[in-house]
Amino acid sequence: MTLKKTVGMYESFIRSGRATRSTHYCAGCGHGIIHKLIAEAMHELGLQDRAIIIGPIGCSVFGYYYWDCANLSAAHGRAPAAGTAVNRLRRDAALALYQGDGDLGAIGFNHTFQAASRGEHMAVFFINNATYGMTGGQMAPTTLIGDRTMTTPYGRDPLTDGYPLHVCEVLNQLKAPVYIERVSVADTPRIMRARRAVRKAFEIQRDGKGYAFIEFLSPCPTTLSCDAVQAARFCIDRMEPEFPLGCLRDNSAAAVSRAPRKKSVSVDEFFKRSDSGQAPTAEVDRGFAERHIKFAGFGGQGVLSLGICVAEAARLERRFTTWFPTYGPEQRGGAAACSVIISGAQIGSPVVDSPHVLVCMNQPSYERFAATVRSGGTIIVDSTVQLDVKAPDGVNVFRMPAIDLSLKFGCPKSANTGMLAALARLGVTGLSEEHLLAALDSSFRRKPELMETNRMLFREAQIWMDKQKECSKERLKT
Ligand SMILES: Cc1ncc(C[n+]2csc(CCOP(=O)(O)OP(=O)(O)O)c2C)c(N)n1
Repeated sequence: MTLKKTVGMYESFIRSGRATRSTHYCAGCGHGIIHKLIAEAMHELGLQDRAIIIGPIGCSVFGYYYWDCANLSAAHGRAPAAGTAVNRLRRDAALALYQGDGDLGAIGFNHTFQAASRGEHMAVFFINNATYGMTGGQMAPTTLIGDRTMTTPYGRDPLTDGYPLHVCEVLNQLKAPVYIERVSVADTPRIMRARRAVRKAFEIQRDGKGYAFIEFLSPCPTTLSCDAVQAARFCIDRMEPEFPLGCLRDNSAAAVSRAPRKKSVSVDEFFKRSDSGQAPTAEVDRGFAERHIKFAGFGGQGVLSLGICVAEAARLERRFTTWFPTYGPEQRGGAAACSVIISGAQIGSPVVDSPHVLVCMNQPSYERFAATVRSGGTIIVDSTVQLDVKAPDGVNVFRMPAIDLSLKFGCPKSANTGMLAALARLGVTGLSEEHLLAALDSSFRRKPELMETNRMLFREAQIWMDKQKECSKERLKT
């Protein structure tokens, strides 16, 4: 007998931390066989460079040790969500999801159902071993009636535990799926049938034809507390009557390939076409001290657009920047906040927990965020806010009559421009006034009639600040 070298898998599984050819699976487990079938199909169809496999949470969470292609790990049951994102971004990808029955049939079932209903372009490999393998053998949605598990010690009772979930049959109610088949890896003839199914699912991805779903009946000797042969017999004798093998649907011949995406536009080209006409490429500048800024207030006060404006100024200045909004469910009047990071290097996370600068437009946001500002940082707060909460030691608090000024200008929605002026005058963003003003103008490019008023308000706010400085100098003299 000639043993063929496995293709589509890494030569050595060094991602596991050891140079080994053995997987982490138990002897007799179906995962290893299914891994090989997937690797082989991907390789033989020439899809390795286009393949992206999204792994599950479960025994096969380490699939990325083995498959020699792009791999992603998603949270428990969320492979369809991650896959949907990939689908939107990479039409050329041959996308495959690999999920267990706990992952897909329980915590992630709605994701699966909706992705199937949308006809996402993905091959879904669903490993039904009738148990939660990784966590030690709890009842899965596919556990058979009467079977004892960690969570059904007296056997699965339909009265209390419901009936086994037939995922293929449920998905077969939907319009969009192109191909649905249930196979088994319990013996060689079944594995050969499974092999053909995996190949077909990948062909559908290669040809951009849509959603393909394969369920594998797969032995788990460890949770069954039996040997490999008995576990395989369990699949044939016990699982198959409940989950009959066969193809439920194959529309692959008639399915239409999706059109290739129009040639994508380069980032430079994209920004050349954008209104500002400025090339966006950020420049690495290790000497630039990264700034974390939080803007907070009520929805409708313009805190989110103020954040965008500062991020836009950072972009114009060729800094790396992120803008990250958070707001309540209300359209207007609820709490709104956003975080902006300005950096001289790539930014890992847009989350700002302890800002250098906090801009507060209302009382609740001051009470909520004042204590989070770093020592040496700055709080710019509207003068209407009562400073009941003490700011941390070493934090400068600057009160700005932004709302008053905006009312004076008959432009109550422009209080955020007063805050922008304060940011510019205090020099806490590390950005030039020129770019902050250019960003302000650009935020009104669709309402040019407001540009001039906001520029005037910006200047007036700065004059007010300069006067404050003069007053405090006078006070020092006397
Ligand atoms: C959000 C979340 N809930 C629960 C867990 C614990 N957990 C890890 S694997 C698993 C079940 C996996 O079972 P299955 O999908 O059937 O895969 P198998 O291990 O049998 O291959 C669970 C519940 C988790 N990691 N994350």
